[in-house]
Amino acid sequence: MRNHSGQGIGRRRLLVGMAQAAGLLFLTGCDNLSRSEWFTRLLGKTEIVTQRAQRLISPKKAMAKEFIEADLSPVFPPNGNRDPENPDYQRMANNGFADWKLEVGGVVQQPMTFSLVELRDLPSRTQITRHDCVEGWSAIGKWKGAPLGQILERVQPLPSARYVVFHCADPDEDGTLYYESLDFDDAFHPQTILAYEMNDQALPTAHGAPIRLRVERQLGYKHAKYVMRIEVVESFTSIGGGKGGYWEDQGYEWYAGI
Ligand SMILES: Nc1nc2c(c(=O)[nH]1)N[C@H]1C(S)=C(S)[C@@H](COP(=O)(O)O)O[C@H]1N2
Ligand SMILES: [Mo]
Repeated sequence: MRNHSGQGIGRRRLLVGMAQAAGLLFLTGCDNLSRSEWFTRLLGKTEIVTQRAQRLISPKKAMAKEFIEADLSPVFPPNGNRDPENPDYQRMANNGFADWKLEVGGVVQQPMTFSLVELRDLPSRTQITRHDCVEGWSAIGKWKGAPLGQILERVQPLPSARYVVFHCADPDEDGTLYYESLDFDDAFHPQTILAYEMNDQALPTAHGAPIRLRVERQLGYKHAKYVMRIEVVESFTSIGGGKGGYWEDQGYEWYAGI
């Protein structure tokens, strides 16, 4: 389905062909619709089609726009949890995260842990990008961190692995912990980093200390803060509410493309 070789035949034809291949053509009752009306409806039908269509429109490794220092927002508001109500987290934070360790495991050949010092010693990437929250605000910030791809390469996902799940420290009022997930396209994307600096400072508590995910082609809620553990999985149906993320379990789309 993710075939990018057909670009010469025109986007719509490619998309329609794709929908036909997915067996969706007869589900839509589209006889009286023009192709574009029909396709707009189809896009609304199922998220998986939206996701695939988006992947065709923006090729796999398309980069999110990057900005310059002069574009940095004077104020970058924190959102969601700003200080996890979690005794273990508070203890580690009070100790400057000296004994914090990121666990990376799951369906991998070589589970590993990384201290903050070890993460900082890995090759890093710095990027100035715009964060878009689903609530309707945006802000431009500068992020430095370790590309997630190289960490995954070290733990060696097994062939059955399909998603990467981020388990966070912050519970909601019911004690449910925040979590998120990505597929391997986004996990290995060059702009997907585990950020430990924001605007040239150690990542502030409100923005996810000690590390938070940046996944620049998707909306704010995908950018998990307070990441404690990374789990490579075949499926996320048995994690949390089964939809691949804290907000997804409450109805948000799993693929939050901008
Ligand atoms: N662990 C965790 N990650 C989270 C959230 C949260 O509440 N907890 N909120 C999400 C939402 S909706 C947004 S817009 C961004 C906000 O990032 P910021 O606080 O750096 O602005 O974090 C995302 N990641
Ligand atoms: Mo958000």
